[in-house]
Amino acid sequence: MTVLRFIFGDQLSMDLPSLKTTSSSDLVFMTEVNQEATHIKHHKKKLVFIFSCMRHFANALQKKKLNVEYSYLTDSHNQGSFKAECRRIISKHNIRKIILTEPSEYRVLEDVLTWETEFEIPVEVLEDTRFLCSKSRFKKWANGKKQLRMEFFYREMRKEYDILMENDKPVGNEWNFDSQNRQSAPENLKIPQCHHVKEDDITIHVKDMVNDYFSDHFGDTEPFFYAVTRSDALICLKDFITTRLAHYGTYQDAMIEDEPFMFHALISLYLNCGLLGPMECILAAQEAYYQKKAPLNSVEGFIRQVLGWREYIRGIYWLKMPDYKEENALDASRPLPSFFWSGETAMNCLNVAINQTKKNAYAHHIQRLMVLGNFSLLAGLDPHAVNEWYHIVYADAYEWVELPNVSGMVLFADGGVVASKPYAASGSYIKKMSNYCKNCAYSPDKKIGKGACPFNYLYWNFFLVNYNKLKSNPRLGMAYRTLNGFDDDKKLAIQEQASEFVNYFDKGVNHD
Ligand code: FAD
Ligand code: DLZ
Ligand code: SF4
Repeated sequence: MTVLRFIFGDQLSMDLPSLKTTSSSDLVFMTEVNQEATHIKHHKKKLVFIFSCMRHFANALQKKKLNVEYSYLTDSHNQGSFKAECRRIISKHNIRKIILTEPSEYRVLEDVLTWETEFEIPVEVLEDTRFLCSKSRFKKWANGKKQLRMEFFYREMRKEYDILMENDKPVGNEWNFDSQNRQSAPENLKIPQCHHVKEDDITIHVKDMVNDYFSDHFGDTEPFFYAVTRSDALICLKDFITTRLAHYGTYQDAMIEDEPFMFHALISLYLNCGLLGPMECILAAQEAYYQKKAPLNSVEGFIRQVLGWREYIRGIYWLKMPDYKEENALDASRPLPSFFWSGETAMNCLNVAINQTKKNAYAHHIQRLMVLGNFSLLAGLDPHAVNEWYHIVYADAYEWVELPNVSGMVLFADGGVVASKPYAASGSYIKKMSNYCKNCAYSPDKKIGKGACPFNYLYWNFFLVNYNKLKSNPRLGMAYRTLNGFDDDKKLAIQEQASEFVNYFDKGVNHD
């Protein structure tokens, strides 16, 4: 009996459950499909990354003497979707059973669950053990809780995996050192360049293909220096641990115009496609702490992201889907401004973040949250449009991780499942945490009138627009007390300038 082991493009791990127990008569199948590349028009660099990783992984499987069939996007027989490709392979090889690891995305899982009936052969869907918290474990944690705060989930994970623990106590007697992780960057701060991997012939070939077939997609393919194999991804992880982790915590929230990666790890794209596993990243950081190579605020900060946030976000996705995708608690409906694609805006912080995104298919967390996300929240952008944009533009974006970050953490579209209040901030925050404002046409110190930073009046306008929905949120008491102190003329001026500003970009015109 020939068993088909179907591997998706974000399942590139040798320890994948569906690869274990593979026998020599089994067929391992991977396919590049047009539907995945175009159901949303992924960033060109993301496509190069995924297809190149897939091809390298297929080669690595073949080196292990597995029987691999790989379907290229340009093959004339390629049917263009997972299901159609599966049907083709079943009849070609007389397949009697399919084994796969559960897909990471709800849409794909729904599709897979129709295969057994459709193909009339057994389809065994295995749990994805590459995550540290199973769906059922998360459900158990969430069960009966009024609030699903990441911090408490994270503490359980620390205990469960015995990470940064001394007996029953957290190392350093605190669970969280975030208060030490909010410094802005001093001038002349030296930031080591992250490791650049030299592209090989496979990547060069894929790049040509992507430029030919997906030329109308957003983003640049050059320069390409991301790892596309596990061995190179491990070198990138080691490079982060030895050169940037020590300062990771302190400057976690800082932004510098010409430094797209700061002290960040640049590993999410590898974690999310399977080249790296979360526990090896956590253990490498923990080891750096015990070897006195990095301080606790950095190591704990990093581990919180991987063991806490990443697992929590995935848990929320599977707990709340499919309804989560439709949520829009603030009834936001404004279309995405065209400058999200062109990068052409006089707002320097957005200009920098969008242009770096276009070049690298990457922006670091605080750019995603406090610049791009904050703007999307304050301007009342439609959650569907914002989610699609984030899903398209980042090399690490898959719906399971993008959606709760955007609808939950950024837009408050879930009404407070992920965040206890909207992460709204005025221009002062961006001024404090970055050097963007120095090169901006607007002034962060000007609250209203010509030349005022749009974040300033959009901020108060946001609280006015959402008055009835947010005024009772206990964490917004201070904001509403201040707003209530504004006289009517001031409120009107804020609303008028905010509406004039958004009308400009609604019409596709840049405000100046
Ligand atoms: P670091 O800052 O060095 O963090 C280390 C690791 O922690 C990351 O690689 C990532 O695996 C994990 N991590 C940190 N924060 C989060 C988080 N909030 N959710 C999940 N994992 C986290 N991350 C994605 O992997 N894919 C996405 O599509 C994505 N979309 C985002 C959208 C928005 C609006 C926001 C605010 C955040 C998003 N994030 C996403 C989370 C985070 O911004 C990225 O994981 C991070 O910027 C990746 O860069 P890094 O590897 O240098 O991360
Ligand atoms: C993101 C992506 C893209 C662009 N292309 C493919 C592909 O051609 N073949 C493939 O197996 N996977 C691809 N992926 C990753 C999938 O979208 C991802 O595995 C599913 O969404 C998981 O549910
Ligand atoms: Fe952004 Fe306002 Fe600063 Fe300009 S002044 S960079 S728009 S925060």
